[in-house]
Amino acid sequence: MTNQQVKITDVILRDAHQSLIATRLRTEDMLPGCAMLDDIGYWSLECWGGATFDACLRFLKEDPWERLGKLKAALPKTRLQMLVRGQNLLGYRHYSDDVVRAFIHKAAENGMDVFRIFDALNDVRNLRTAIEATKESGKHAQGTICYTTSPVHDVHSFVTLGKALANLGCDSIAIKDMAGLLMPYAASELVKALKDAVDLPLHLHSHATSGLAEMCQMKAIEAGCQHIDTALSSWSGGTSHPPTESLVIALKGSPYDTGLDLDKLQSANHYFAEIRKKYRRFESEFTGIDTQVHVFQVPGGMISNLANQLKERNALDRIGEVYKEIPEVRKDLGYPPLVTPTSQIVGTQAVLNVLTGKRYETITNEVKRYLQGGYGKAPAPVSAALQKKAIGDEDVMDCRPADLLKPELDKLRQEIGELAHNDEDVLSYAMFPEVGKLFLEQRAAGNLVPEPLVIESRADDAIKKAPTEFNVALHGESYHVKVTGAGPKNQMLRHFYFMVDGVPEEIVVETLD
Ligand code: 3PY
Ligand code: ZN
Repeated sequence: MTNQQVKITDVILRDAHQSLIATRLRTEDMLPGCAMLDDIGYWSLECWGGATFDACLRFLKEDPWERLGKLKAALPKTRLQMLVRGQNLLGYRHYSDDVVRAFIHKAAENGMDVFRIFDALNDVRNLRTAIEATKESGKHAQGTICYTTSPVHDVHSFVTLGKALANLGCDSIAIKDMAGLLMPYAASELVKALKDAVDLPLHLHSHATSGLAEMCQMKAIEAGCQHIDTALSSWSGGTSHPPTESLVIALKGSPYDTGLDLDKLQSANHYFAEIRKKYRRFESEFTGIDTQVHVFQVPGGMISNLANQLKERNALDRIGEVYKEIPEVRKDLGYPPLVTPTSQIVGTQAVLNVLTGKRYETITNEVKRYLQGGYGKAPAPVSAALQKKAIGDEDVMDCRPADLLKPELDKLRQEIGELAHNDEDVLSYAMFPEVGKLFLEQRAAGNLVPEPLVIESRADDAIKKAPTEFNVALHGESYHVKVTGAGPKNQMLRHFYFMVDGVPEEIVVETLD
């Protein structure tokens, strides 16, 4: 082992499936792979936080706290890591400090080791409570720089932020390139500047959306970044992350050698490659490499979301106009990095601006709140004309938004009453009042039914008329085939799902009529 050894955080259990299959990976499919993951020797496994909490309650009907407990038990040798949206925790609004503290303390108590904490505006005031609570719990607080490009974002501004994170007591700093905007030489310059300014380990989190992430990783490593996020190869690439195995191979025999065993990685990858097939229903066509990121700065994760919003309004053909509008809205809002929740705030407004044909004819409540300072301080001044139009002469808050929030945990506890068995349940309700409450009600009624993995449409003619289970002989081999479902009709590409000798398979049929 050299002192330049690179350490890996694998994001297979969180960001990889968040980026590829809308966060649908179920705990039951994670657990059988955990012993293999635990044996690899990762620095950490990112496995909780981000959108997983919401997806567990809303779609999978799993208790996210139970998931954490099970993962802790199944991964006893590896640090568990989560993504925290600063004062927004795992939701979309700012919570009061007592909720933030309680949430972080409970996550720590339930086994979380490393808290990667970011704020969408890089406003450190929104990170302070979560960082303090992490330190109170004796855990690793990782402060985050949300990387973006704009006239006001440069190496100097990121170094200033890095220093502020160090002053808040962070144990390490993550450069979070959620949109794949980082370029190799910029990565090298940024890492060098941060290393010169701050005496903390640096972690690089890159999405492979623009095709540059592997190059950025290499240049960052050469510049002294020793912690890299990757995803096992079967869940890597495009809007996900660069592949773990490839980086391990690339660094082999060099001073940066990770020391990780390729055979172990291959075995774990094999398991997760098979599992991915079950989730084909959630694969989107917008998860590949998309170099438009560098033209319109629209992160990959946002593209599928926009496409859905436009599809619902029968306006998918206008996506090009929306791409052009997004940087304009972002400029009007003072160049926020595009990440949860600013990506939704900017994206939804841009869609409205295009579809109504008149910019800001309709202004969303979130944009109004943003212009009131309700999410924190924008990186650059916002458009004064837009601010006036959106909020008139209302005061703009210049304090930390959570300073205006009274403690709310007791109130939440009372509101949810006996549906909550413990404070973890209260916190699930706090994060998502409607979805969390519905989950707790369904649990009380013994009625937690996850959304199906395949869209069953047995009434469908194609399936109704034909047998759904049969043997076929092909090239001298016999296969047992069971038709398990079909995707929606009336689409150009229609998905059919099968089990072939017990293995999930899918065919996509192109409709010609
Ligand atoms: C999240 O907030 O869920 C993210 O993954 C941001 O990149
Ligand atoms: Zn990410």
